[in-house]
Amino acid sequence: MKFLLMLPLVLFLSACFDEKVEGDALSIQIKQPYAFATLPGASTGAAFMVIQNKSDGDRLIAAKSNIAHITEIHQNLIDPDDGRMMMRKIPTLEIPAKEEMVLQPTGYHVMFIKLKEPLTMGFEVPLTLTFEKAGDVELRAKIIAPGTKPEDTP
Ligand SMILES: [Cu+2]
Repeated sequence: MKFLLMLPLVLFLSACFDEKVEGDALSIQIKQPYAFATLPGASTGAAFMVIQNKSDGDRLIAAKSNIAHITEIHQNLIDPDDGRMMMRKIPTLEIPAKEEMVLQPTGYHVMFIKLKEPLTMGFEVPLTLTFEKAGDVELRAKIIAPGTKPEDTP
Protein backbone atom coordinates (compact mmCIF):
# COMPACT_ATOMS: atom_id res chain seq x y z
CA MET A 1 0.00 0.00 0.00
CA LYS A 2 2.81 2.38 0.82
CA PHE A 3 4.41 1.67 -2.55
CA LEU A 4 1.24 2.49 -4.43
CA LEU A 5 0.92 5.83 -2.72
CA MET A 6 4.47 6.83 -3.51
CA LEU A 7 4.35 6.03 -7.19
CA PRO A 8 2.25 9.01 -8.30
CA LEU A 9 4.57 11.36 -6.46
CA VAL A 10 7.62 9.99 -8.23
CA LEU A 11 5.89 10.31 -11.60
CA PHE A 12 4.87 13.84 -10.78
CA LEU A 13 8.39 14.87 -9.84
CA SER A 14 9.98 13.36 -12.89
CA ALA A 15 7.40 15.01 -15.15
CA CYS A 16 8.24 18.41 -13.71
CA PHE A 17 11.92 17.83 -14.15
CA ASP A 18 11.54 16.75 -17.78
CA GLU A 19 9.43 19.75 -18.59
CA LYS A 20 11.97 22.19 -17.25
CA VAL A 21 14.87 20.65 -19.12
CA GLU A 22 12.90 20.55 -22.34
CA GLY A 23 11.75 24.16 -22.00
CA ASP A 24 15.30 25.39 -21.56
CA ALA A 25 16.93 23.35 -24.27
CA LEU A 26 14.26 23.58 -26.93
CA SER A 27 12.90 27.11 -26.90
CA ILE A 28 13.22 26.95 -30.68
CA GLN A 29 11.71 24.01 -32.52
CA ILE A 30 11.90 23.30 -36.23
CA LYS A 31 8.92 21.59 -37.83
CA GLN A 32 8.85 19.84 -41.18
CA PRO A 33 12.10 21.04 -42.74
CA TYR A 34 12.32 20.37 -46.49
CA ALA A 35 14.29 21.37 -49.57
CA PHE A 36 13.52 21.13 -53.27
CA ALA A 37 15.48 18.69 -55.40
CA THR A 38 17.74 20.32 -57.99
CA LEU A 39 18.84 19.33 -61.45
CA PRO A 40 22.44 18.21 -61.91
CA GLY A 41 24.58 21.29 -62.48
CA ALA A 42 22.22 23.63 -60.66
CA SER A 43 24.14 26.05 -58.51
CA THR A 44 21.41 27.08 -56.06
CA GLY A 45 18.79 25.45 -53.88
CA ALA A 46 16.50 26.40 -51.03
CA ALA A 47 15.17 24.98 -47.78
CA PHE A 48 11.92 25.72 -45.97
CA MET A 49 10.41 24.92 -42.56
CA VAL A 50 8.35 26.23 -39.69
CA ILE A 51 10.37 27.79 -36.86
CA GLN A 52 8.47 27.66 -33.57
CA ASN A 53 9.54 29.89 -30.72
CA LYS A 54 8.23 28.69 -27.36
CA SER A 55 10.13 31.33 -25.42
CA ASP A 56 11.11 35.00 -25.59
CA GLY A 57 11.78 36.81 -28.83
CA ASP A 58 14.78 35.50 -30.72
CA ARG A 59 16.26 35.90 -34.14
CA LEU A 60 17.82 33.68 -36.74
CA ILE A 61 21.25 35.12 -37.44
CA ALA A 62 22.98 32.50 -39.60
CA ALA A 63 22.51 29.29 -41.55
CA LYS A 64 25.18 26.80 -42.54
CA SER A 65 25.29 23.58 -44.53
CA ASN A 66 28.08 21.47 -45.90
CA ILE A 67 26.05 21.00 -49.13
CA ALA A 68 26.87 24.53 -50.35
CA HIS A 69 29.74 26.99 -50.27
CA ILE A 70 27.41 29.77 -49.12
CA THR A 71 24.19 29.50 -47.11
CA GLU A 72 22.09 32.63 -46.59
CA ILE A 73 18.75 33.74 -45.18
CA HIS A 74 16.56 35.10 -47.99
CA GLN A 75 13.23 36.76 -48.54
CA ASN A 76 11.14 36.48 -51.68
CA LEU A 77 9.16 39.52 -52.59
CA ILE A 78 7.26 40.99 -55.49
CA ASP A 79 9.07 43.71 -57.40
CA PRO A 80 6.73 46.74 -57.17
CA ASP A 81 7.87 47.92 -60.61
CA ASP A 82 7.19 44.88 -62.76
CA GLY A 83 5.33 42.50 -60.42
CA ARG A 84 7.97 39.82 -60.77
CA MET A 85 9.13 37.64 -57.91
CA MET A 86 12.60 38.50 -56.73
CA MET A 87 14.63 37.70 -53.66
CA ARG A 88 17.09 39.39 -51.42
CA LYS A 89 19.46 38.40 -48.66
CA ILE A 90 18.41 39.46 -45.18
CA PRO A 91 20.90 39.68 -42.30
CA THR A 92 18.56 38.31 -39.61
CA LEU A 93 15.03 36.98 -39.28
CA GLU A 94 12.98 37.93 -36.20
CA ILE A 95 11.20 35.06 -34.48
CA PRO A 96 8.73 36.77 -32.11
CA ALA A 97 8.08 35.30 -28.65
CA LYS A 98 5.59 32.41 -28.58
CA GLU A 99 5.06 32.61 -32.32
CA GLU A 100 6.09 30.68 -35.38
CA MET A 101 7.68 31.84 -38.61
CA VAL A 102 6.88 29.95 -41.77
CA LEU A 103 9.71 29.65 -44.28
CA GLN A 104 8.14 28.80 -47.63
CA PRO A 105 8.73 29.19 -51.38
CA THR A 106 6.78 32.46 -51.56
CA GLY A 107 8.52 34.07 -48.58
CA TYR A 108 11.46 33.56 -46.30
CA HIS A 109 13.82 30.69 -47.06
CA VAL A 110 17.29 29.34 -46.47
CA MET A 111 19.29 29.72 -49.69
CA PHE A 112 22.08 27.43 -50.78
CA ILE A 113 24.52 29.11 -53.17
CA LYS A 114 27.26 27.29 -55.10
CA LEU A 115 25.96 23.81 -54.34
CA LYS A 116 28.73 21.24 -53.99
CA GLU A 117 26.39 18.51 -55.23
CA PRO A 118 22.79 18.35 -56.47
CA LEU A 119 19.96 18.02 -53.96
CA THR A 120 18.70 14.52 -54.68
CA MET A 121 15.16 13.37 -53.93
CA GLY A 122 14.88 11.00 -51.01
CA PHE A 123 18.01 12.32 -49.33
CA GLU A 124 18.33 14.94 -46.61
CA VAL A 125 20.27 18.19 -46.35
CA PRO A 126 22.09 18.74 -43.05
CA LEU A 127 21.57 22.28 -41.86
CA THR A 128 22.67 24.30 -38.84
CA LEU A 129 20.60 27.33 -37.93
CA THR A 130 22.12 29.80 -35.46
CA PHE A 131 19.80 31.81 -33.23
CA GLU A 132 20.89 34.79 -31.20
CA LYS A 133 19.61 33.33 -27.90
CA ALA A 134 18.90 29.65 -28.55
CA GLY A 135 22.28 29.09 -30.23
CA ASP A 136 22.82 26.39 -32.84
CA VAL A 137 19.97 24.13 -33.90
CA GLU A 138 20.88 21.16 -36.08
CA LEU A 139 18.35 19.70 -38.47
CA ARG A 140 18.02 17.64 -41.61
CA ALA A 141 15.76 18.89 -44.39
CA LYS A 142 14.00 16.23 -46.45
CA ILE A 143 14.59 16.65 -50.18
CA ILE A 144 11.31 16.54 -52.12
CA ALA A 145 10.12 17.22 -55.67
CA PRO A 146 10.15 20.92 -56.57
CA GLY A 147 6.79 22.60 -56.08
CA THR A 148 5.40 19.86 -53.82
CA LYS A 149 4.82 19.99 -50.08
CA PRO A 150 6.49 17.76 -47.50
CA GLU A 151 3.15 16.18 -46.56
CA ASP A 152 2.82 14.97 -50.19
CA THR A 153 5.97 12.85 -49.77
CA PRO A 154 5.44 10.23 -47.06
CU1 LIG B 1 16.88 32.88 -52.20
